[in-house]
Amino acid sequence: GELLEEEDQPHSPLLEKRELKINVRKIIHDLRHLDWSKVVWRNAILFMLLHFYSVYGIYLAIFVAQWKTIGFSVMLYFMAALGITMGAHRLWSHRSFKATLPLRVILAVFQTLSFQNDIFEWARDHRVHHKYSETDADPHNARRGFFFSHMGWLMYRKHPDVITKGRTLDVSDLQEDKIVMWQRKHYVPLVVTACFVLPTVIPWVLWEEHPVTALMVAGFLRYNIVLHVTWFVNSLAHWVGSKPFDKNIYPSQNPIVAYLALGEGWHNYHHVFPWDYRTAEFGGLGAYNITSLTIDFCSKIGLAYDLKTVSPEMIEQRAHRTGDGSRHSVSSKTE
Ligand code: ST9
Ligand code: ZN
Ligand code: ZN
Repeated sequence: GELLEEEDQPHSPLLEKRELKINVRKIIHDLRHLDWSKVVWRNAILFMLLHFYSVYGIYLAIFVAQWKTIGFSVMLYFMAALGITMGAHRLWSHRSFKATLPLRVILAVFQTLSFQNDIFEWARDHRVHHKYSETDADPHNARRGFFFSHMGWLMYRKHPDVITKGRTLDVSDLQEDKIVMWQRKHYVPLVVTACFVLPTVIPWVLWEEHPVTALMVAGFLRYNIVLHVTWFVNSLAHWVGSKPFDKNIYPSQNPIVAYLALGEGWHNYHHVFPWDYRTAEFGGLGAYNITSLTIDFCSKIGLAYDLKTVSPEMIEQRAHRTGDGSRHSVSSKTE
């Protein structure tokens, strides 16, 4: 029965074009046809350095660093991650809930620690990504390959469509947000302090960690891990996973990404219902949704309010109409 159903489904033109398997010939073809004048070498070199330091950071973390430094780095991972998932993503890009001033200050500090561009730029790029997914106007268009959507786009001049289509978006809410604009204005000194200076100085002063160890582990290695996990949402979760809500789009349900990214891997759901503060059908620990639990907690103590969701009926209807059938099979098993 299942096989027949698979065959009955019409193949979408979107899905036929994708080539996930590693194809050496295609990689060589793409490299030969790359417009090298558009490569931003400064970024490519900085990313290369970051990866060298991270390898050294792994060595130091295993053999040299104090336990306190490891614990501190893990804590910074969660802070930076929440700055992205709860701050830049669910609050500022999608406005899926509202936050009081103190919460917005905390999230802006955490987002600065993550060093992923200022909030304004992050949210503007992300809104273009949602509106024009998988087209030239998508900053990390997954049709341009796994590497491009993962990190290649950060070393390459933007396609003109990103800028022209991006200019048609309404970003007035961001421009009116004093915290967002203040962070943008002072971004360079703020980001250097939050991402590298404090993570070096705090372990050095408080528990006499060697400053180089602190910088490599709590600075570079922790930064790099948060980066790759974030980038996996654009690469892996746009390639691998089921599509219970819309089988005609790239974004997919990817449990591994959800686990690493504090609940942000349920990307098929998220692209279909982007205003849902859970970015997933489920907000609990079972869905690894640490970010939703944190928003729920903030809402309980009055820091967050107006949390937006989608009704179960609407989810069910949409899954029935455009999904790949995987949601139904899961729910009928558990019923
Ligand atoms: C980083 C960001 O890593 C990662 C974002 C990932 C998003 C993931 C989303 C997934 C969902 C959430 C899940 C979270 C999970 C988290 C888990 C955590 C554990 N609209 O950019 P420029 C205009 S950053 C409208 O210089 P180039 C605009 O006027 C890493 N207009 O273009 C702009 O000027 P301004 C660290 C736009 O020259 C002007 O064009 N950072 C738009 O082509 C020029 O823009 C880096 O590596 C738009 N969308 O350069 C830096 N865009 O800004 C990387 C542009 O003044 N960036 N305009 O208004 C760069 O160096 C450059 O941007 C470039 C392109 C080289 C990539
Ligand atoms: Zn989003
Ligand atoms: Zn996406």
